[in-house]
Amino acid sequence: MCSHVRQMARSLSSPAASKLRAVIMGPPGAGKGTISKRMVEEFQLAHLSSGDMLRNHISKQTKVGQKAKQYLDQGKLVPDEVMLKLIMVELTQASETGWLLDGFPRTLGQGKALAEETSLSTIVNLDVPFQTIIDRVKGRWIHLPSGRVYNDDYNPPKVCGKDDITGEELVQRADDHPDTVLERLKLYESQTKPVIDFFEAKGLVKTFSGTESDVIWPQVKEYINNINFF
Ligand code: G5P
Ligand code: MG
Repeated sequence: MCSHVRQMARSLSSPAASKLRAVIMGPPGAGKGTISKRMVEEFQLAHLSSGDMLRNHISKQTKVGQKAKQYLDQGKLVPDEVMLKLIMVELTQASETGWLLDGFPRTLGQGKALAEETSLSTIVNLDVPFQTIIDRVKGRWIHLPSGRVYNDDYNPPKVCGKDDITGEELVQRADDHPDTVLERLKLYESQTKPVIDFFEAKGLVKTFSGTESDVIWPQVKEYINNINFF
């Protein structure tokens, strides 16, 4: 069977395809982008990554990008009003399909606004030890236009320093400097953990603990396949 027919057959047969409205959460470097890539392929979802959106705005030097750059460079959170505008536009555009939000919400203000705007199917929460994260992000490389993520040890590109699909240059993220990663992990504890508590009280959070994405992914896949989300 050619690949698009196979994908369509899977889409029609999988109960979880199409209208899933999910969020993936977890500390910086936990593997949200890595697991998201597999989820969007498996369940045909639009991938709405707040970090990828911001990095694209910065690289195109848009107004949003100019406002956001200083925050990303220092590992700080971009103000809620900027994030809410950016994400709500994307959510409206994706309203006809299923979607996966990656990196949003990150503050209680963002979480409450999202809960008011939409009815979520689930929150996949990745629980990965901080020391594992600190070791991982040292070797991360990204393809800026697409958000594709590589790692020197875990999933190196086929050609060193080049994106597998386009052959374009890979870059390291400015906020992957060890000091900035520590700042991001602290902000996660103080600002983002309360968001998980907020949604946990609504019974929406499913936590996956571990140190390897390849072990976590089959568990996430099975969970999504078995939830009722309509
Ligand atoms: P981002 O871009 O949302 P973070 O900080 O949430 O950034 P990040 O760093 O993108 O999260 P991730 O997506 O959770 O991490 O992890 P990943 O990229 O998949 O994996 C990390 C590395 O580990 C990769 O190299 C991967 O290949 C490797 N890896 C994965 N699994 C394994 C494994 O099993 N083993 C090994 N060895 N390696 C593995 O946000 C960036 C900034 O944007 C702003 C903030 O300034 C933020 O700091 N921002 C917001 N500000 C305010 N509100 C929001 N909602 C914002 N969203 C973004
Ligand atoms: Mg990411």
